[in-house]
Amino acid sequence: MADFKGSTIYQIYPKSFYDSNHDGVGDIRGVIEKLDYIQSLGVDLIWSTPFFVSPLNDNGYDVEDYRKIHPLFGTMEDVEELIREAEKRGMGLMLDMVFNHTSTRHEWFQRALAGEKDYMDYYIFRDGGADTPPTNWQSKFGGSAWEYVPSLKKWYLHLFDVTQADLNWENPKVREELKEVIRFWKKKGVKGFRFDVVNLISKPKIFEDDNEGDGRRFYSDGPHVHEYLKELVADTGIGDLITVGEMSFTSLDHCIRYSSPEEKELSMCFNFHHLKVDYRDGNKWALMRPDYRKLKELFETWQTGMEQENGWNAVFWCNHDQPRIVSRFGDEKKYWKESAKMLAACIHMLRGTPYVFQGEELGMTNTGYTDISEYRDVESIHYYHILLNEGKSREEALQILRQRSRDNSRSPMQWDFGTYAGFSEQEPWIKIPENHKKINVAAEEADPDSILHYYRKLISLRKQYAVIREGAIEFLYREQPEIFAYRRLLEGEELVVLNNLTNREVVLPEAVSCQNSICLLHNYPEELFQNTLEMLRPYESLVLFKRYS
Ligand code: TEU
Repeated sequence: MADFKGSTIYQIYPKSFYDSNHDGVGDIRGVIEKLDYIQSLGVDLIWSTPFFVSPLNDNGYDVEDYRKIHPLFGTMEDVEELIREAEKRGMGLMLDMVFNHTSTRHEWFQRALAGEKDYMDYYIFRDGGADTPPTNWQSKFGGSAWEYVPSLKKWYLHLFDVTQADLNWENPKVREELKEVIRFWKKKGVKGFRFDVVNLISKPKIFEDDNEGDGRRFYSDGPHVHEYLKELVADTGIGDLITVGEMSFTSLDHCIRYSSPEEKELSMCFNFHHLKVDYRDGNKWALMRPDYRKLKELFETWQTGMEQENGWNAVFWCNHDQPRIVSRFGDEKKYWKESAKMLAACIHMLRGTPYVFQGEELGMTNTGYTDISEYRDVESIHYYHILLNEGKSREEALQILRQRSRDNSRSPMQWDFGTYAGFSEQEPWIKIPENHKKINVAAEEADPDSILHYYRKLISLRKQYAVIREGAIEFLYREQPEIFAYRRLLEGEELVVLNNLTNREVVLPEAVSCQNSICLLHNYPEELFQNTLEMLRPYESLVLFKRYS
C-alpha cells in the first residue's frame, strides 16, 4: 500500500502552470520543465487536472476521449515523459478521472444522439414532453439539470454543464468501459487517481421532484455508490495506488466507508463542508464573513470522526474551484505573509493528506478582475447572468464574482518579475493579477522568510515526525472561535499547533509554557518567540513539539 499518510500532493492546473511553447496556454512540457521546482517543494505526488481531448467548455472536465491528449496541452509522448521524469525525481503522477459524465462530444454520446439504443443506455435519458423536464432538479452550474433532444423526444440528465452528460453507471458496459480507461493509464505508470464528483455516480431508482432543494439529496452518495467503487478498484487493481474521491455534499458516515482500508474503496476523500462557512444560507453566491466557530466544529467533527473509524481525509484549502485562501480566510494586504503561513500550518499538521494547489505556496491571491470580459469560467459566466436576472446590479454581481469565482484560482502561476509573470511570452488565456511583481517564485526563493520556504518546511516536517503522519488528534480551545488549535499524540510524542485566525491579538485563557518543547515553526521573527505564551499576535501560528521519556 502506497504511503498516502506520509505524502503531500501538489495540484497542477496545466492550462495555467507554465507555457513552454508560448501560445498563451500552459502545457504538459511546461510541467516537465518545472519538475525541479516541484521536487524542491518536497511533494510526493503531482495531481494534474484533465488534459484529455475535450471541447474545454469546463476546462477539460468535459472529456471527449479519455485516452487521447488535447493538442493544446501536448502529446501522449509528453505525458509518458512527464511520468518518467517525475519518477526520476521521486514523484508520481495522479490523474483526474471524470467518470460521472462525459462531454456530449464523446463518441458514446454522439452515437446515443444518433439513436443507437446500446449507447443511449450509456447515459440517463428519460421520456417527457418538450416543456416538462422529468424532474425539477437544478444543474450545479445553474438552470435545469435536464436537456431535451427533439430528435429522440427525450431528455438527458446533466448535473453540470449542458455539454456534460451524466453516465449511467447502472449499465455494466459503462462500468467496464471506465475500468478499461483506468487499466490503460495504470499501465503507463500513473501512481494515483483522483475521481471527480465520484459520490454522484449512482442515481436513484425513481426520479422525483425535490421540493426541498435542487435534487442533490437524491443522487449524492447514491444507492450503489460503494458497490460500484469496490468493483472499480478490485477489477483494475488500483488498491495499491493512492486514490482520492471528490465528494460533493457528502456525509461523514459515507466518507468513512469510502476511505477506511477494510472497505477497499479509496485511500481518502475530499469534502467541502469547511469551505462553505462563508456561504450565506448555504448559497455560494450570497456573501458572508467566515463563521470560524462553524469552521472549527466542522474540522473537529471530521477529524475525530474519521480517526475513530479509521477513515482518512484529504486536507486542503485550495483547488481549481476555490477562491484563494489568503484572500478568503486571511488578509491579503496587511498580514499577507503571516496569514498565509498560519492557514498553511492549520491544514498541514492535521490528520490527513495535505494538498497544495499551484501558487498557494506563494500566497497567491484572488485575481481582482473588474469586468465580466476578464472571466473565463463557465460557472462564473452563468451565475453572473443569473445574478443580474435576480435584480443585482452589475457592480454587485461583479463584487460577488470577485470573491466566489473559480477563476480566482485559475490565473497563471506567477514565476518571476516578467511581463506575463514568467508564465509565457504571449498574452495568457486569462489575465494575470497586478500583484505578480511582488508575489512570484523568484522573489520568494530569494527571501528566506517567504511563504514558499515556509511551505517547504511544513512539507518536510511530515517526513520527519511520525506524530504528524500517524498521531491521534485532540482539539484545544474549543470554546474560542478565534483560536484554531489542536494536539497530535503518538507514543511519547506530542505536537501542539496554535493558530490565531484573526487580525487581532488574542489573550490565551491560561499561559502556555513552551519550556520543554521545541518550536518547529513560527510565523513571526525568532526573537519574538517567548517561552511562556500569554497571547497570540494577529494571525500568529506556532507548531510545538515535545518528546516524553
Ligand atoms: O467539481 C465538483 C463541484 O461540485 C464543485 O467543486 C463545483 O466547482 C462547485 O460545485 C461549483 O460551485 C468538479 C471539478 O473539480 C470541477 O472543476 C468541474 O467543473 C466539476 O466537477 C464537473 O466535472
